[in-house]
Amino acid sequence: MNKKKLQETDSEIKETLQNEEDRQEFGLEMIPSENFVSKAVMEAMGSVMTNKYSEGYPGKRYYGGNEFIDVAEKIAIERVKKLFKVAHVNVQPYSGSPANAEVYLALCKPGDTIMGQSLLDGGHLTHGWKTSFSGLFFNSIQYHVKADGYIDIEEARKLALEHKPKLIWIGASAYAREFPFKELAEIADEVGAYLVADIAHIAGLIVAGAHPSASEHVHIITTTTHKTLRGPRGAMIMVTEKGMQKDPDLGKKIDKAVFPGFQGGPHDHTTAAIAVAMKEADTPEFKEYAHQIVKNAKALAQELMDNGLKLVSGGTDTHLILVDLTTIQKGHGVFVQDALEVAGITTNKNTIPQDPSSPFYPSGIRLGTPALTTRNMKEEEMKQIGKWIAAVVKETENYKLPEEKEERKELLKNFRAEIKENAVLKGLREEVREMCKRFPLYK
Ligand code: DSN
Repeated sequence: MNKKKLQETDSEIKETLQNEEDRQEFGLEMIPSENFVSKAVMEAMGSVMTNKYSEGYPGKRYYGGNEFIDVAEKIAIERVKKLFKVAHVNVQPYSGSPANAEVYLALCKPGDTIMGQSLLDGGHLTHGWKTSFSGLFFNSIQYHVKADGYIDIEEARKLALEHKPKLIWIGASAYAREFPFKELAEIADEVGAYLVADIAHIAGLIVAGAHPSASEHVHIITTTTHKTLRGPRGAMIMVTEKGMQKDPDLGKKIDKAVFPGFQGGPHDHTTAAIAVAMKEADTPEFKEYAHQIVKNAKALAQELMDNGLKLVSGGTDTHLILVDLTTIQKGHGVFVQDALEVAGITTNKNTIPQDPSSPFYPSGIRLGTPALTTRNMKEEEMKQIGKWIAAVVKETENYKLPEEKEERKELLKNFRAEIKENAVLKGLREEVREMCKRFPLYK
């Protein structure tokens, strides 16, 4: 048995881990779906639980030796039930997309009609987008947001009445406003559809009361555990009381879809870490944290607008901000993402509703505050960061995206070489580093 430390066995990977730790420690992480876990969650992830196979569920396993795996899984389930006020929980899905696939498997047959928010309007791939299994295997109907950036509830109602979907999704990856769970529930109930809330982005806000809960309105809830919830990379599926009333077998159907329907052995180290994260989420400190995420996002949004940037829907109710860069040019997101990275600010280019460009060259940039808030940054820092982001955007304004694909490649190559040497961005990189030192992460 090799008892040596990584440093001794694989210095190449050890060094890469160190580099990634430094990148996280000394940069501003502003991708809204990312966060930093506690040392305790990390400890559970890097534990002996990774060694085990445990197909099945607590008390009903296909392998021996699961006494302590059962303990961890039962604790995780009970903590989730309490936090989200739901009737049934499965903590085994490997991640968000598998969890959503498992919901389809539990409720639908190939070819059934399903409905979700369009990817281009902030929705998720697995909610019926045409290049995803969900759009390929099901008859997918997509609703959109209105010109003001808010979900078009009237369109959703009209489409639901016309197409009678079996399953309706509510939830998104690039939507800055409160989700209208109640309104979508009325539509789903009217047409007899299952309503599933994918709360991956806002789960942490919900448990803290910083966003209304989905539990009383929907039948099923899916979520990843690593975004605002600040747990390990993983996911879970919950069945609400309302779901159990619609179909008392819903819990069993979900469990069967997860295993043996879709997955093999659960990742028990993740289960243990989910349990740890749920204990952390059930504290006054976490509640304060989640409310601060929203306060920070609002302060950042205001500062960006004060500095001339346009936001989809004109602001935010959550942890997320979507900047509309068509005021500069269509497809400008790629320039801003890369320039921000040179300044030490990590974000992602993103489509905006009615994007005049394409998903690879989208016209927006998506920002979020969960990770910065974990570092204890507050409104004052958000205002400073908002000014920095606006200054970076200014540095990109003279670059124009050519229509021709080949010309694009060439221009982006030159752009990337030039921004690396840009004095303003290099200066900002140092200021970012200094700010990060004042808010240490793991150091
Ligand atoms: N990849 C996630 C996000 O960034 O929002 C969604 O699955």
